[in-house]
Amino acid sequence: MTSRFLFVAIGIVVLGTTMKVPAAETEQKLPNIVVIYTDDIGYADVGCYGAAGVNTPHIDRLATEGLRFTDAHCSAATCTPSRFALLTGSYAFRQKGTGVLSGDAAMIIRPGTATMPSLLKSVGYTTAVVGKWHLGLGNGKNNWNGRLEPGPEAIGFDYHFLIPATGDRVPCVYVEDNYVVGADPSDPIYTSYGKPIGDDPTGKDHPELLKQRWSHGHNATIINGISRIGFMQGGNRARWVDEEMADTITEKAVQFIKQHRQQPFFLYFCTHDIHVPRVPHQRFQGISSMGFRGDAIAQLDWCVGKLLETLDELEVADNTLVLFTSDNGPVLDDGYHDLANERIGRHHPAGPFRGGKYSPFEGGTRVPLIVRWPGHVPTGDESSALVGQIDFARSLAQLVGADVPDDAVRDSRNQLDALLGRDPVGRPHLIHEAGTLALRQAHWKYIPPCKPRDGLGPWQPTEIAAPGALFDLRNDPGEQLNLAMQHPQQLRDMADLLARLRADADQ
Ligand code: NG6
Ligand code: CA
Repeated sequence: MTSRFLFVAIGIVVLGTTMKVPAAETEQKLPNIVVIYTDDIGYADVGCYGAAGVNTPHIDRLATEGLRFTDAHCSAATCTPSRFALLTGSYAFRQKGTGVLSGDAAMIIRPGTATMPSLLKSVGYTTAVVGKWHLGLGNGKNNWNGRLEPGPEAIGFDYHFLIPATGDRVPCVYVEDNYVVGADPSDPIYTSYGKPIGDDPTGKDHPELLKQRWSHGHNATIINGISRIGFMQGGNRARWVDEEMADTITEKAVQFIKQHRQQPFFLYFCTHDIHVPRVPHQRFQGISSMGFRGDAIAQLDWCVGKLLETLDELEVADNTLVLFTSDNGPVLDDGYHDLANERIGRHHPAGPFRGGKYSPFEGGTRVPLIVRWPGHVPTGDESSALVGQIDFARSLAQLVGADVPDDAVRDSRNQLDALLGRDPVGRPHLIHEAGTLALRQAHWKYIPPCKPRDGLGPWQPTEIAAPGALFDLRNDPGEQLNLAMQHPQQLRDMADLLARLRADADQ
């Protein structure tokens, strides 16, 4: 079935078939796959989705050469559960402890779990993750001075170069193939998310030492003039410089592509941009009209440009499927005074949608998704299919002919036709996780009674009262008009469906 699909629909040839094909065709390889996973990029934060105040020529180029989705979603409105769902094909709410993790958390994807990288690896891909991880490392009692295990290698990645958690959480060091880069036995690294440790000044006690002040949280150890969440001691030579982070991870990603140009490769490239602290390289500071948040978008675009340039130079762009998307919706003040609110101007990070990061409204999970694969995906086109990152794992497994074990990627569906622009409808329903669970079904949106985050921060308390909210996104993309009273049956049906999906019952 899988090989037939490959022959008929795509026309690439799987090695090992007995069919007679011309020599040139047998040399064709499975496509390389590059997932560019951005952090906190909202629906309209890039040019081809309507950004004002910053230019993103390279991301726009992807859209010109590929397919741009207008109803694509990450699985959650924060990072850790979205990344968990992307890699495992299982909704994160099914496993306890999959909320936003601290920097010293144990790895939450169990070693040996079938994941997007392990499925690709099973058919011969060389796999790498470069950039933000935020899925925990080791067993939770980490010795940052020794081997950190288990890590990404336990779930199918051949190579890793990581920002272990987030830019705003200690330890502020890179981890490459299970070891802290630049670790020095004479200056051992310790972290604490409880009691203060070490002699480094904190943002709480020494705000005068800060180059970017904290607004909420983020007042512990100062590293590179910025105070973080959590305390860190030692590792002075290993500490990253925020301004160099985009260059560092892009260089590692480029190296990986260059080294593996002859094999099919899978690169999961997770940018730090545009998460806080937003401290772009000096060459990007002031490039946008929106302060460091806009400048970080320009820096992100540069990273994308570097990867595309590398694929072009190596002449592998035509045989590379690129997916560009984000882990959750946008946020302005996420804990530092970086003028994100003050300089926003005419820019609407979530476009026409309500809410953003942390929110069950559409702005929380509706994110850019651009798919480019020359010759296989329409160019310069748009799709309004309802698609979710939850489906990437099974869809990509289908694309490459990987066998998916029975109990693996349980919430992931084969949506390859939608992702490649052949099916304009996509999923019948999709869950959003944002503290509460919300449900999309075609153009309907149901949010159960809850106290949701609304807006882009700072947030005001708000409440969705019983029996919950029902919106018709066809006429009301901004989720302003609650139709719970007009369509009680639709609301009840969706509440029931959500309960069944949550219980993983047939639907
Ligand atoms: C929050 C942090 C926020 C950000 C977020 C995780 C505070 C006050 N806020 O707890 O700054 O780090 O966690 O973001 O500490 S995410 O994109 O990785 O999910
Ligand atoms: Ca994020």
